[in-house]
Amino acid sequence: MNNLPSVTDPAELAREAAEYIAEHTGVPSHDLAVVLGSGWGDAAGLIGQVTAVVNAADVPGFSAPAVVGHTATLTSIRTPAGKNVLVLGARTHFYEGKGVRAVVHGVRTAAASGAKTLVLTNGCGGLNESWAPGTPVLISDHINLTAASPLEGATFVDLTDLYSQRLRAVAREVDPSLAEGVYAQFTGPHYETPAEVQYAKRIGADLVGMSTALEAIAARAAGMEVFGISLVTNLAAGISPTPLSHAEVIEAGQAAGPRISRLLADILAKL
Ligand code: 8IG
Repeated sequence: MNNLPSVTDPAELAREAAEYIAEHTGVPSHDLAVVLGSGWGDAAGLIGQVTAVVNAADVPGFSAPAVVGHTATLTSIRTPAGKNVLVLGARTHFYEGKGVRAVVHGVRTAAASGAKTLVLTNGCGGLNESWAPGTPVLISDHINLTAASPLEGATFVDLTDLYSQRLRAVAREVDPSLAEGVYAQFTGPHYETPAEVQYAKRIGADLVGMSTALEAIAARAAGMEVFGISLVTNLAAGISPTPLSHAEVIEAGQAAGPRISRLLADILAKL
């Protein structure tokens, strides 16, 4: 058995992946899909009962994880309310150079698996000094600075209210203190220069990261309702008086883990 795709059309490849997932999870259709980003990895444990775990590398169109020894998985979880959630623990980033199709394949697969709602989580840099590392922030809109699109051809998709107002309101029922902001997707993998962070601020960004926007666009094109939530793991370059360190990012994520895991599980329970 290998996962070499027999097709090149992205929609067809997503259908193949969905078929594989249905077969190997025993769940014919999923209701929701969740992409777990930096800092959100432990959240899966609180969402519900794990029905099945599949190795992402075995699913058509998914590639082996970039980090050696790190097994990326797709997990099917049943919530207490009886919804089937497909948790994508494997995100392909734009900076991996595998192309935008690879970046959004998980999202397209989720849609082909039946998911009507997509929850995108990420770890990011914050531009608002009052957002300490470890602060979760609702994404209200995005600015795509990758100079790329997941859509090919004359696919003129409207992106108004991309990050569902309705779902943000649901999240605020769980935690009324949640702030919200505009997320700018840079290509990475380098962090921004302080000048780039100032540029992002002037064009209206509150959060800077390396994911999410391209996935959200693909999700909208596939007809899904999108919910996005960022974990500010660091103040963006130049906002903080101290230089960025990867250790700081990891540490803030770990410290915030239990709180954001609870938050995400509680939000999912209401979707
Ligand atoms: I975690 O400060 C994380 N991811 N672009 N900038 C960008 N991506 C990030 C950052 C950041 N922190």
